[in-house]
Amino acid sequence: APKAAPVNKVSQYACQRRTTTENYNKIFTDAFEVLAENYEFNDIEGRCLAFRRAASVLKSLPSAVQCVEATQDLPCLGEHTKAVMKEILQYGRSFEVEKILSDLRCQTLKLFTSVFGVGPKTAEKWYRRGLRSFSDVLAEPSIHLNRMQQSGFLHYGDISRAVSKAEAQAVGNIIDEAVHVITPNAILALTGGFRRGKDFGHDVDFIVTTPELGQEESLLIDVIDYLKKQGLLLFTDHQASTFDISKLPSHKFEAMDHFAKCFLILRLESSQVEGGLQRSEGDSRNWRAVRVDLVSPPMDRYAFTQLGWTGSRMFERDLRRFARLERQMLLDNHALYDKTKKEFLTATTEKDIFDHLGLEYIEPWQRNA
Ligand code: 8DG
Ligand code: MN
Ligand code: MN
Repeated sequence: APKAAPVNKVSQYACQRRTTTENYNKIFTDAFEVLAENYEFNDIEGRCLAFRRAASVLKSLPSAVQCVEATQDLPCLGEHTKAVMKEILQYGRSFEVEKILSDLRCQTLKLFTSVFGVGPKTAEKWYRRGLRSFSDVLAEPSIHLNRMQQSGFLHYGDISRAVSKAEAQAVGNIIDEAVHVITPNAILALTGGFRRGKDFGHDVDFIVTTPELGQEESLLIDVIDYLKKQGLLLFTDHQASTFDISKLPSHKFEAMDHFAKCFLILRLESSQVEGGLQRSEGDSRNWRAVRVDLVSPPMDRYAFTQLGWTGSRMFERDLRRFARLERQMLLDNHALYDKTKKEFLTATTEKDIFDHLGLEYIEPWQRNA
């Protein structure tokens, strides 16, 4: 009898899978995302994560799943996810997903959380007060919008439209100039979704730092000042560094880091973008608002920050989970700690971190888990 082909088992960890932006199973993963978000709105974290994990596994496959039997050897796919897939394979759609999409509460929470600065908690609060639309919210005198939310509403149209690669490139040029006028030898690197090779993003993410330790401390403030003077800043939220190396390893190796960072809304002129801005019909403005995130770690933390900010969120989550469960190590955006040896492991490149973890190197464009 012919020998069975060696089975290349798909890992349950996203950091052991190569996931490009090419998704052959979008009909399934879009449905899973609707279900996951619905569980998130209803505070059922376990099920939310289960559907996000299932979607992530399907995204890593080299072709479309044609029948449920083909998912037999895949990890992270439970009864519920398989039932949804079966429905989609049979009818081209999932009735459970359609029910959620037609649900007023879900629609409203989705609408409210699409505003910059509005999270699920605020959205829920507004919904409970009987508010159903932006005009409801804006007309309600008892509601106080914070600065971020005010900007979110003010620039809603622009911010909710995806940022193109050409626009991200133009933003990069602006940040590059600002950073290097202030510190000629500063280091600027693209991170986030655009580093993973995505064609569109909800924002543009950068790491900025200096070769000399400590010099990075004032860098972001100076960059913000410089951009402000040029009239390019529509919104700024600067968070000073709370990073304290002596407090590592922290008990909660959390998703958020303690480096200096800023969340910006930048004014991007059409003339700065190669090929100009993509405008919707009837819009004659020659500029658009773009969300930009900058993070500024000390140089000796660069590799950890780059690995942490490149994403995707599922890739990050599983890197940490893998480190903890398979290697007894703690990983976050600041450091990698070996609990067995009771020591920190140093890294100057992302590759160093993969090596410490005993993982094959995964390129940024293969981290779209
Ligand atoms: P997108 O913007 O194209 O939608 O995708 P993305 O680039 O992958 O998402 P993102 O929301 O911009 O986040 C990029 C990475 O930044 C993500 O892996 C999580 C990471 N990140 C941290 N800390 C923080 C933080 O404090 N705030 C934010 N906004 N992101 C952070 O590691
Ligand atoms: Mn991003
Ligand atoms: Mn971001």
